[in-house]
Amino acid sequence: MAGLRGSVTGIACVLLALCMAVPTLATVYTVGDSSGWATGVDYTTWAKGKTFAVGDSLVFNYGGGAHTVDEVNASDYNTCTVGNYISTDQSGATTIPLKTAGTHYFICGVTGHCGSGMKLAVDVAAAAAPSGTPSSSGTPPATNTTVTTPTPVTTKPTTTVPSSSGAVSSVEALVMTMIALFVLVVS
Ligand SMILES: *[C@@H]1O[C@H](CO)[C@@H](O)[C@H](O)[C@H]1NC(C)=O
Ligand SMILES: *[C@@H]1O[C@H](CO)[C@@H](O)[C@H](O)[C@H]1NC(C)=O
Ligand SMILES: [Cu+2]
Repeated sequence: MAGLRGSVTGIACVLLALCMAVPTLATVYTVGDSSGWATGVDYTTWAKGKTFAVGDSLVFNYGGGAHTVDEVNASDYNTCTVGNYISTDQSGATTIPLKTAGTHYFICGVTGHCGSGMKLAVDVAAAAAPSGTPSSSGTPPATNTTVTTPTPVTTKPTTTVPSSSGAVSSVEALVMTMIALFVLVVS
């Protein structure tokens, strides 16, 4: 039984670490979600309400060779002009790290596909958190980094309803709930 308890505690610790890292983790966005990168999807609608920051990345999923992911400039995006891409990929799973702030434009380079909806523009903000800030969730940068043992706020398992105000906070709430459950099991 000690073994089980140990492993459960271990998992809880991993989850706790994960949870504390979440606020500073870059977000990976799957373009089009389950629809992927395809014709007939409205990527303006998909991007609406999402916030993109330097450090985040976009993942385009599609049949390899069936489409391309071309980063283009604003005018080529607006006119669906193919051939002048800044970068291109047709692997079927294209990850684009958003490295610079500003608007980034993507189209499919297959003739006609951009006109059929395969165009995405994302407004990328400067990096959300100042670099160098470790995974301290809210604690002010005190003096020199003496290893502060994280004291998790072990409130009673009042299941915090995910505020659904964003992907990150939902994930955080989920992980917190899981940790609460693990703590219950262990004790
Ligand atoms: C976009 O790229 C095309 C082709 O290289 C060029 O002719 C055009 O001037 C560029 N437009 C902008 C706004 O940079
Ligand atoms: C932190 O450490 C640096 C050198 O490691 C030292 O120069 C600085 O005075 C220290 N600051 C505090 C607040 O202890
Ligand atoms: Cu295409």
